[in-house]
Amino acid sequence: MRVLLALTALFVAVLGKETFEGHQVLRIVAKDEGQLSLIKALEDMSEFELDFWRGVTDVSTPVDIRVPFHSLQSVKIHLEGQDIEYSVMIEDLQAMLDKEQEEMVSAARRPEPRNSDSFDFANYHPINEIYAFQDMLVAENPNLVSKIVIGQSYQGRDLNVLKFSTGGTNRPAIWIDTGIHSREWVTQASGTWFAKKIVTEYGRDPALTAILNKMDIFLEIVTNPDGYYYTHNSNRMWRKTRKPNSGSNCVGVDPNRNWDAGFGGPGASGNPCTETYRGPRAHSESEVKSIVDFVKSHRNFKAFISIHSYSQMLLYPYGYTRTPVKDQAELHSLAKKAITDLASLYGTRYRYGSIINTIYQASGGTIDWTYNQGIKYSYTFELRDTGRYGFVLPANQIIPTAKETWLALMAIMDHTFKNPY
Ligand code: BHK
Ligand code: ZN
Repeated sequence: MRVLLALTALFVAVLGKETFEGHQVLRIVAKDEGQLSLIKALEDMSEFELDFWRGVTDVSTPVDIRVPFHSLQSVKIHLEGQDIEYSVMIEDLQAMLDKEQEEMVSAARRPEPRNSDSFDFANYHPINEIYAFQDMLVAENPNLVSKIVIGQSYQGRDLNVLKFSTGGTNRPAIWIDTGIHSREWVTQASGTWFAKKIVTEYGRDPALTAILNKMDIFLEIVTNPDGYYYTHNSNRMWRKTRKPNSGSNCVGVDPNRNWDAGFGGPGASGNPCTETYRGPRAHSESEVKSIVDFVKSHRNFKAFISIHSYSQMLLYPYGYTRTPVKDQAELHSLAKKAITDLASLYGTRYRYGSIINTIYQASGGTIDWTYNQGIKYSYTFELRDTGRYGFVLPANQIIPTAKETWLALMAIMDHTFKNPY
């Protein structure tokens, strides 16, 4: 074991890739409010180095926590000592990551795609391949797709947005982003598939064609490129941006707590070492500020859809306050329609509602800001699954996930098109 640990340390030092040997993902369900508080208290026990994959909602909604090998025993004893029941969702995270990596490597042995048709949508891809795909799509469809660079990430990567437009100037528009949390890999993969779907269905699918004849669609696939690069090369479980924090050795800000909507309120952390660190000030992250500036200068977004994973939910504002949005009734019934359409394909079940009522209070979130900017149809998806694989969703679920999600996106886009405001 000691030799193994030494080798692991050497491996990390040379290649800089974090391993998750012996890490488990535990699922915890609170039996009552007392247990719920005890589970919440785990968030502040930094010595365990816990990673909440699925945060605390309420009694009877599971909480999923990645527990590093070094604290597994103590965490389990801690839980048992408080009579809190848990189950092991993932036995050995590294084993799952090894399989994921193996599939990616064998997929990458195939010849490089020469055009967007031969892009391998059924596998995960590093950032350079997604960026190359985007450029191919633009080159192949110059009258429909263009690429806009809305800014640079902290580390200087382009923040690319694909614009799907059949003409006009500053048409009413729909925004879709994926991958703002870098480890949620099925989202960037689905975003890539959506891009191809839009170009293949324009002129074929009457509903999409009608939308694109009057509106533009903007799609940012790799919304957190530094984080995404880091998940491929250093730490598969990275969620935040990669900007260093002054006065701390911990890196990164949660880009879904960094927006100017209840910023600094409950449901975000002021501690740079947590996964929900809000950042030093609203819009401190270039990945966020670039979208803010783009949305403000465009002034004509009618829908804004920000895509995360996992837990199968469709959410609308607010997250920072219990005050219901003015359009709650309409957003609720449209969400119901969207998830019903989604389920029609494979029976995948989604929950839906406002963020605060459906997951938990969260301040500084993306769609709270966009809604307050006047973008009525502001939604967040949490794609597959419900925790069997979590962020490490097997690649053979990418296309099914993208296909079912597309039906929900179409429901929202179609409603937006038919209900001008
Ligand atoms: C979604 C929208 C707004 C606020 C919070 C959420 C839940 C999301 C988060 O930021 O805590 C959960 C997550 O990353 C997994 O995708
Ligand atoms: Zn997320």
